[in-house]
Amino acid sequence: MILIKLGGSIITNKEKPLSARKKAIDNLSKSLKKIKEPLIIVHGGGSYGHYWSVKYDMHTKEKKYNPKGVSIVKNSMIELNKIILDSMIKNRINPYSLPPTDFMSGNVPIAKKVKEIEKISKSDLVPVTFGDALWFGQKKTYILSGDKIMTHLAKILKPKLCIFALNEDGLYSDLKSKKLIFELHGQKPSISENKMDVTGGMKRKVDEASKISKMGLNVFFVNGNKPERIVKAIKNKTFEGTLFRGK
Ligand code: IP8
Repeated sequence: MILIKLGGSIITNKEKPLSARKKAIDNLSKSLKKIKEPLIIVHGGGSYGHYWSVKYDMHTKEKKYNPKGVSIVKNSMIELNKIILDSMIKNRINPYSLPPTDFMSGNVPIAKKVKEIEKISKSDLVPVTFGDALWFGQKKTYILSGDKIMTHLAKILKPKLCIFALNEDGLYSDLKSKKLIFELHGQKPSISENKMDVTGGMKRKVDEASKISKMGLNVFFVNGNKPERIVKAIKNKTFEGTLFRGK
């Protein structure tokens, strides 16, 4: 099974509130259709979930947030999810939408439910879940990042490969020259925090990718604008991006 995160910066235009990059989404769907292995898809919030989370001052910390904000964030994620599902259906992928409430209790994944997601992925359906505003308990909610969902699912399901589709070629050792890091063996590059993103942007991705690779699983950062690279990584094991080798 292959676990793929479609980053918010690839599926939406982060500069413009509530704008999906429909062409990029369609291109991703077309490439995903070529993959014959069971897939589980997670997507981010981009200019949908993050836009409203910032407006209502909602974060990953469990707190009593404005209920209207919770509703609006959730609603915007359903809207973005629908755009992705429509694109998948158009491209003859059979998506099976699962909000994280289906397999999360508070901030803990429900192992039995997560294992069921894998069964769904082996039945000609492609489970699709997403970062969301989530009930925690005692009137508290929190923003659960799709990146964090990747770690939860990877820990229980041990996928063959975890892929993060980004709006960049991978990780750069030097931002100016855009010198790409091809492979990491346990070392963790330092990334500065991105204040625009309530869940922590690239830093969060690198943190989660490091955690996953420490479980002995390979993690691949790839440019989602070049979705054929996703297919190549799965089919031919050629990694045009940054590979975190599982330790
Ligand atoms: O973009 C966060 O998911 P992420 C989703 O994967 C929301 O961090 C609701 C902001």
